[in-house]
Amino acid sequence: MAEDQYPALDFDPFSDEFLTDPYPFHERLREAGPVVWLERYRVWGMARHRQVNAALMNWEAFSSAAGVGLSNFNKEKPWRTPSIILEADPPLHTRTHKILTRALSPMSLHSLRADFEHEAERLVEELVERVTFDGVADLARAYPLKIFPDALGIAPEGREALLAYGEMVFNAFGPRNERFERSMANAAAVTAAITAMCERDALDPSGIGAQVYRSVEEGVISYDEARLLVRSLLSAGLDTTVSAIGNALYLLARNVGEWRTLRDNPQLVRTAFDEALRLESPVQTFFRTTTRAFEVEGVRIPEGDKVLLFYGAANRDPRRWIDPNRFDIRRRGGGHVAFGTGVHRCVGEALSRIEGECILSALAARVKSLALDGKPKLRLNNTLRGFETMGLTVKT
Ligand code: OVM
Repeated sequence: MAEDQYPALDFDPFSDEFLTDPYPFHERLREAGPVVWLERYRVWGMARHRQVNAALMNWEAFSSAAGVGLSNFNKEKPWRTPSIILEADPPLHTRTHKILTRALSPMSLHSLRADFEHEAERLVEELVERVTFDGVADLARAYPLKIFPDALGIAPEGREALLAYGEMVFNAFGPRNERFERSMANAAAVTAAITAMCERDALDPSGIGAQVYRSVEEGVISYDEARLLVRSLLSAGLDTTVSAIGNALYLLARNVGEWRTLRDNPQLVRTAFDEALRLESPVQTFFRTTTRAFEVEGVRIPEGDKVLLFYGAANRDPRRWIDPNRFDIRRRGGGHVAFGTGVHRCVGEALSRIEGECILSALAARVKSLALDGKPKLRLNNTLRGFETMGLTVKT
């Protein structure tokens, strides 16, 4: 391609049509070239695994500090105080990342596993007795909504605000479309509830939230910063795992052979969950902003432009995976970008894996067959891919 020539596409990655079935659009994005111009939002897009991965690894050229949504914080006022981990670059990011990495380390999570297992087994037992249930409301949503706030040390009352807040946060990374506006209908009350939950005195001293505040005593961060880091946990940790578990249930119910393989080989829960994350990635997109002109395969992206990274498309790139659309729980899933990569790679990964693996293990131990009742309904969100309802029937 001659210099300053690049493919321009006019579709809207945040439209109902795109979000309902993104995969044909992803293919067109990948095939159009390593980098494309998205006319509608006047941003660049990358959908191939190599380029998405490279951009995520290069925080110096692909900054998060102007926000990882469409809105450019250098030009527009952010809808909320920016996150000091997600929407930050080193050196600020390095300091805050260390704190959450420690609070969520396999060491700190170790003591939670027994409770997580027990709750998964209890819930699955209850659903097995019911035979027919909603895989989203009764399992994919019910489970994280119980154990995650418990682990953080959040009071039992008012937890519904967590889901409403997550909905706002993840829609806010997209354009100010109808979907965003609808999720903001109750914004003042929801934000007030979340803000109250983040205060040190509202958190159980034995939880992960209180652990974040230990860094204040150690002089590493201020009280306000600790509050914002707890807000990050509440923002990022619930809707993502709800989607992940729902999407895994969907794929296992749709792929009878894979379900049988998992039942017969329960040690495959880790790769099964990982493969579900690859194939139906909860976080579909995040933006970066260039800090300097950057050339991608002969296309020059100017400084200060937004670049939309299609994680879900990268995770199905045939240049990277054999038979990319196939759900194969024995696949060595390593290398997908569902958790991101580079310095911003998900800090909650270990926690989310415990949640996913506990549910899949409990099901594999107890359920012989898992079937969808009719067509599950998606819950469209500007960033997250997941279901609203999913009728399931289980046999033991
Ligand atoms: C945060 C935040 C919010 C949403 C997602 C996320 C995937 C982080 O507030 O830091 O990471």
